[in-house]
Amino acid sequence: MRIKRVEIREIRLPLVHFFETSFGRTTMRRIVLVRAEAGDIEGWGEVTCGEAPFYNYETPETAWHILRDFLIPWALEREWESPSALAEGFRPIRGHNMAKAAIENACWDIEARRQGLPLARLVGGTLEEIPCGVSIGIQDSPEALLEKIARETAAGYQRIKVKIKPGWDTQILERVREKFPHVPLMADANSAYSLRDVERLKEFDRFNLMMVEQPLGWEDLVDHAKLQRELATPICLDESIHSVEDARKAIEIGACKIINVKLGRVGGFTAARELHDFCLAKRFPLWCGGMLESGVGRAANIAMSALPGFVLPGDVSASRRYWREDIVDPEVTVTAEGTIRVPTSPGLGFTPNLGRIEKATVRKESF
Ligand code: OSB
Ligand code: MG
Repeated sequence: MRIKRVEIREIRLPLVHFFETSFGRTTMRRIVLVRAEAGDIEGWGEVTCGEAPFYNYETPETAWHILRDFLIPWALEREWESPSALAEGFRPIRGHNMAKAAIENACWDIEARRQGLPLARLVGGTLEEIPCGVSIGIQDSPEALLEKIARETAAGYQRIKVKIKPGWDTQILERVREKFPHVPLMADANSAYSLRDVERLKEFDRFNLMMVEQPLGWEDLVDHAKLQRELATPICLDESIHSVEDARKAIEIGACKIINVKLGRVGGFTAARELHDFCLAKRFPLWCGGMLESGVGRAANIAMSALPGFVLPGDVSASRRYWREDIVDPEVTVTAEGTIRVPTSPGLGFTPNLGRIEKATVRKESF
């Protein structure tokens, strides 16, 4: 494929409800979108970084810089045999996986449209419906959290993830379990603890959690392995896993029992599939994480979630939970059974709405 034109833009999208993690509260998303053209086909990708470098070091500014000054000039330079060849071409650039993923995934969308295949099928997805969970941020009160959990379980979501941090952990999990003794439940700490908190973390074992996500350092594997030996609750890694190599090392030393895969964090579909294939061969459980994506990134997450190794409900949920109006048509909806039907039309299967995207755009550059 020869990419003849790339456009990047930043859009601003207000969340319908603030989202708070151990590292802070978000009310307004700043999202960098990539539109690439090859022949007469266009494809879309989303940079999934946060507004500030608190989840990882990428921000909309770093992504813009890396895309404009490195990734796009390289991508335009020559003919690529496949989106994976492009990903291979990006390898000399260290890190910046979310910027890389946006452009590589736009090329996957193009390739799928070119072949007339749903993206999920092109990447090897087999599921027709994917199981969905929700991630519920830290709230202003425990009552507000309980109310949200009641609403999401009533809507059919198959598991509830709550965000935790020191001071919003055991007391909260206690309240949740009191009211919802049987709901499939997990907790995500986003690196808010250290091994000094091991006694606190061991208390989580009494809440029958499916897993505790990323309790320790954002790049750590070794301390997670030490912690896992002390906990009955399975550890799931998110922030620490950037590649199949990280997954191999984490599994080898027992740093986790489950992995949350995010397309942006690992650098796109090529890397995500490598990680997936490695873990599937070991029957090591995966699920698809989320980064408060717009419909473009959400559509890519749905495609990835159709891979057979994604055996646990992901953080991929309905557009409505995030946006008054999503930027794709149709918006992403969830069935009463808490699933999303994988689209059967070519490419992402959701069409970016240019009118709405233009209205939300604050800057744009073409190459
Ligand atoms: O750790 O999974 C995370 C959102 C932003 C940054 C990190 C995380 C999250 C979520 C939200 O948990 C998942 C979603 O609903 O998109
Ligand atoms: Mg997480």
